[in-house]
Amino acid sequence: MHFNNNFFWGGATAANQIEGAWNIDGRGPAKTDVTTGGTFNSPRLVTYIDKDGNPNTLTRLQKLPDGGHYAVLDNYLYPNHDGIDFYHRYKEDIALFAEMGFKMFRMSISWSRIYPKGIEEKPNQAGIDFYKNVFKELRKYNIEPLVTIWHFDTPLYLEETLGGWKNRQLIDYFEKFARTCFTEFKGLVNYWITFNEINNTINFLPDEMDDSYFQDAYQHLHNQFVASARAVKIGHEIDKNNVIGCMICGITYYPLTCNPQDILFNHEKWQQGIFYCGDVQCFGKYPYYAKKLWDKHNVHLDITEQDLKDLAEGCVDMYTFSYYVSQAVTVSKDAEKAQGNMSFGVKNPYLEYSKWGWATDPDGLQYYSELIYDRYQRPLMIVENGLGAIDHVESDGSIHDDYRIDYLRSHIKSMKKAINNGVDIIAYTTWGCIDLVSASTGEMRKRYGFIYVDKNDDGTGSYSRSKKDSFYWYKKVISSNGEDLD
Ligand code: BGP
Repeated sequence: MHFNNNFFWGGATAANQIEGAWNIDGRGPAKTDVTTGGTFNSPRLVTYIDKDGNPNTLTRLQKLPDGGHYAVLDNYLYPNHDGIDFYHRYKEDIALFAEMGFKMFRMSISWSRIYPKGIEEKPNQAGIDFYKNVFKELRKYNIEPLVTIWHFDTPLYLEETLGGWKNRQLIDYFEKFARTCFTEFKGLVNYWITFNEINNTINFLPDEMDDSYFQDAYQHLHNQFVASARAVKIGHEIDKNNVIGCMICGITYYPLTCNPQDILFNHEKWQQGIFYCGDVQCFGKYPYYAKKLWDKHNVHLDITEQDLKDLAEGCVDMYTFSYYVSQAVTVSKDAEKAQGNMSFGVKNPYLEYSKWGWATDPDGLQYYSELIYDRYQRPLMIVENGLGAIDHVESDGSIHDDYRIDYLRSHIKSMKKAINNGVDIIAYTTWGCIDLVSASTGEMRKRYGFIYVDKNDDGTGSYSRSKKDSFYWYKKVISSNGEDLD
C-alpha cells in the first residue's frame, strides 16, 4: 500500500501557543493571556481582580464572579505572552519546516490580532499583514497552509463583557471575523478548520458539575455550531475552492469489560463525546439522541428556526481530528482511575501511559479513523498527533528523542492500515512540530517538536531552535512518502 502522491505530510500549531507578541501591533488580549503556567499536579489558573479590587484566581472551569474583571497580575507567569516568539521568527521556522519537506502547515489565526476586542468595525491591518506574510512565506516553499479560525482564543473583551460563547451575540462577531479571514486570505489559503476540538466543551466537563455548567456548555456549543455553519457557507461563497472542516478531539473509547452495562455506557460516551459534534457539523442537524443528553442535565437550549436553517446549509467538507489517546470506561466504581487531564476514564491494563498520564494506543487511531469514515464518508485529516515528553539536550547539542519517533512511527503505521482498508485520509500533521507552550499545563518541558526551542518553564532561555533526531527521521518519512519509517 502506498500513500497518494499528494498526501499532506506536515505539522500543526496554534497561534496562542507559538506567536507570543501578545500585546504588540494592536493585538488585544485573549483568555490565554490571563492564564498562568501550571504543571501536571498544579493546574493553570485564570487571574482576575474581584469586585473589591483584590487580586484573585479561578480554575479554568470556574466562572468569573460578578463585578470581577480578568487581569494580568504581578508575580504570576503567563507563558502564552511570549509563546515561542513565532511572531518574530516565523521565517526561520518555516525554513526548517521546508527542510523537513512539509507539504502542509497547520496554524491558527488569533482573533484578537484581527479584531482586538472582537467588536470593532474595521480589522487591525497589522494583524492581517502578519498572517499574509506567513502564508506567503509558506507558499514560497510550496507548503499548503491549513488554517484554524478559532483555536481556544476568544478576545478577552467578549469573554468578560458578554460572558463568552454562551452568549449568542458571539455568533455574529465570529461571522464577521471569519468573513474577514476568507476575504483577506483568499488565494493564499484553501484549507480551513472552523473550531478546534469543539467537543472539549462538553467532553471534559466532569459529570458531577451542577446542571448550570451543562446548560452553559451546551448553549456555548450550539452557538459555535451555528457560527461554524455560517462560516462554512461564507467560505464557500467567497471561494468555491475552499475546503472547510470541523475539528474533533478524537478519543477512542473502549468498554473496560463485556458487561452489557459497560457496553451501553461506552456507547453513550461516543455519542456525547465524539458523535454529537461530528453529527451536527457533518449532517447539519441534531442527532436523535441529543434530547437524551440534554435531559440528563436539564438543559434547555435557545435554538431559533434560522439556526436550524444555518446548520443544514453549513455542513463541513471534511472531518479533521486530533488523536492522542484512548480511554477505557466502565460503570464499576472499583476500577483504577487513569491519571491525567485527557484520561477521565479508568486504567487500561493493555496500554502504557506517558508522564502526563496519556495512554499510548496506535491501534485506537485505526479504529477511530475507520469508525468515523464509516459514519461520515468524507475525507479525514489527522491534524494533531504526538507525544509530549521531556527532552534532554546532550553536551554537543544533540537530542535523541527515539521515544517520540517510536510513538509517531506506530501511529503512522496504524494510519496506513486504515488507508489500506479504504479510509480516505488526506493529511497527517503532527502536533507541535516545533516545541510550544502546552495547552493543558502551560509547560514548555512537555515537548512535542521535531525542532527544539530553548525556552524553559520559567520563561528563561535563548529561544534558539535546534534539530532533534526526530527532525531527520520525519524528513526521511516525508521524502519516501511514508515508505521508510525506520
Ligand atoms: C489539543 C489542543 C492543542 C494541544 C494538544 C496537546 O487538545 O488542540 O492545542 O496543545 O492538545 O495538548 P497539551 O498541550 O496539553 O499537551
